Amino acid sequence: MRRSLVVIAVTLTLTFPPGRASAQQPVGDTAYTRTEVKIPMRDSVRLFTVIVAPKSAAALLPILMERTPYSAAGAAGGAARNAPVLGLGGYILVFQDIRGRYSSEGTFDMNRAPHSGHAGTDESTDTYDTIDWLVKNVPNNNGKVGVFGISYPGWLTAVAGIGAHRALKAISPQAPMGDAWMGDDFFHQGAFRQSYGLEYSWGMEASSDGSVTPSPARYDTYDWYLSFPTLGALAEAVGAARWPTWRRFAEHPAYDTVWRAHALPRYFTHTTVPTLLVGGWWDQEDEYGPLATYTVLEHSDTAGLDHLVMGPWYHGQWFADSGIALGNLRFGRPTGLDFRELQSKWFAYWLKGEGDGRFAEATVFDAGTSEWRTFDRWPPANAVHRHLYFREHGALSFDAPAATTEGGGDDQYVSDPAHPVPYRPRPVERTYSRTSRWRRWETEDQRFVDGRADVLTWQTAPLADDVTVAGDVVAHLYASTSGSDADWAVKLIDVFPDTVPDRPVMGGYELMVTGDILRGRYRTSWEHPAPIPPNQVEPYTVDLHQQAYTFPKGHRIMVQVQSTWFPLYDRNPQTFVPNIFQARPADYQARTHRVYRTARYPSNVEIDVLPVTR
Ligand code: PG9
Repeated sequence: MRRSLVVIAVTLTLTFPPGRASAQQPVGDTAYTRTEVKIPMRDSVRLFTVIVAPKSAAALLPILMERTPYSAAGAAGGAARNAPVLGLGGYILVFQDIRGRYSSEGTFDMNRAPHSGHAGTDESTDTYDTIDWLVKNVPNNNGKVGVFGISYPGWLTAVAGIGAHRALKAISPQAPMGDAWMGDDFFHQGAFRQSYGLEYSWGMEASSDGSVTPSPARYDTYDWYLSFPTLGALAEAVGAARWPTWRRFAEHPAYDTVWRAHALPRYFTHTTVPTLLVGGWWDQEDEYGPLATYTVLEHSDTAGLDHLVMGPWYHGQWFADSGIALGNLRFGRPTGLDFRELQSKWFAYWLKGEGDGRFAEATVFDAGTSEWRTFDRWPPANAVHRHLYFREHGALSFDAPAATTEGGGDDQYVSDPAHPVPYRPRPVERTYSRTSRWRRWETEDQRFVDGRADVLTWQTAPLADDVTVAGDVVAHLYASTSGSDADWAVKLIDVFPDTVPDRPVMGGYELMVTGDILRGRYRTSWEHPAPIPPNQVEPYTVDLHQQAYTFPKGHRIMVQVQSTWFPLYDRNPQTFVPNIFQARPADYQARTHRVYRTARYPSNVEIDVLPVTR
């Protein structure tokens, strides 16, 4: 991929967070015309649509569409100016407000489940009806349509591929929310994403035009969330019970039919049109979605129409900036521009017939070596499973514990809901505020929690050779609690050498390569939570998703385990109650947690590793 030094700020699609988009902006380029229409759907509901078309074109042009809950007018505002910079010039660009948002009619339903709308409509049928209208009514179109978008628009892009119109020739779902309970915006493996879930649904549903800005009453929202003794008290203080999405959280805390009905990888299972899935390794909102969706589609993709791109990015960074850095990380090349070049070729091939159509099956960025890697299968066929075992005296090793274990058989800590571990260095600014460090939190130096008695750490000696992870990462814990419920957050960390001469700030840096959390009550069933028997060792599987990352020679690999990640995740009361949204103050108790590291209970993190080639 060609290297370019251009750094741009792009507004073509990134109008989230909700409430930021302006009502109507000029196209900004006299070479384009802007037309606003209301397109009727099959149930007569009309959707507001903006068409931005080049004024003169030598040939008929394809249509590239984004559907959005964040204001089509706002997204169209910078379109003509930005499309050429994104490699998306030479298309008729279309932006549409989905039902119930901004200037469209109908009612909004967060991630509407298939066929659950008025008269059996859903976002797939709305996309179909829109495409049908566009190819018949927009002058000078060549009859080929592509759909793309990031995040909510990414999910809308994926569902465009269900029952697709025959004019739809290519889609690129980027950071699509795949499963809001299992691993994306609202819950992770059952743990509720309190600050994100509350602030997002507040912004989306306290007003339909995004005019209400969520406003936790303290700059450091860690203090603000902690001031509420329970989730119920928090909801009552802000009137959250009025917001349909909050009610979905509170009334469906487990993975029941409601969440399953909204889970993209459960109903988008077959490729109907060429699909380019895109995601970020440090996407703080929707990393799970692109990976889980790709995995499911691949099962039946005999024609080789699905492709995956994973870069070293925060949520949407590949469109928002050059992608040369994220927080303290430097990637040595403009990875966002690299991606846009690939995307440009993808759409040009499928919609204009340009190029040879040869795309790598998977294109993933390895931030440990600062290079793109391509694979003809993902995870790679030659990756082998290895286990990093927790050992005595804080050691981490590829060698399993022996039958007799020195230093006792476990490490323990007291997890106290009254003093939860911050998920990022304080102050924890409001998620989408101007000064917020939300986007970079997953790359923060984890030394900010070193020394806390409620964070356990194991690490290897400096590595004698590179260790390249490519594929799945899964933690297998054997643990007990003195209570009857507990959360288990596991982080896989790259510890840089003490001194990094060319970048002193990285000396000893503890980079979370990947990490996630499991709510213990769901250890045997996502749908039917069960109390944890106190003081009994139980196995827990914590999915840490996937990565492509080389731990370089001389670095150490570290694993940390903790039971709070606040206020992003709500506090587990650590006393089993049927529904944590209804827990009482007295249910929140400090408990002793033990993580075992014996031959019988060999807690470990399993990684897919590539053979060393040099
Ligand atoms: N992460 C946001 C979102 C996607 C889908 C549903 C709810 C929230 C977004 O950035 O659009």
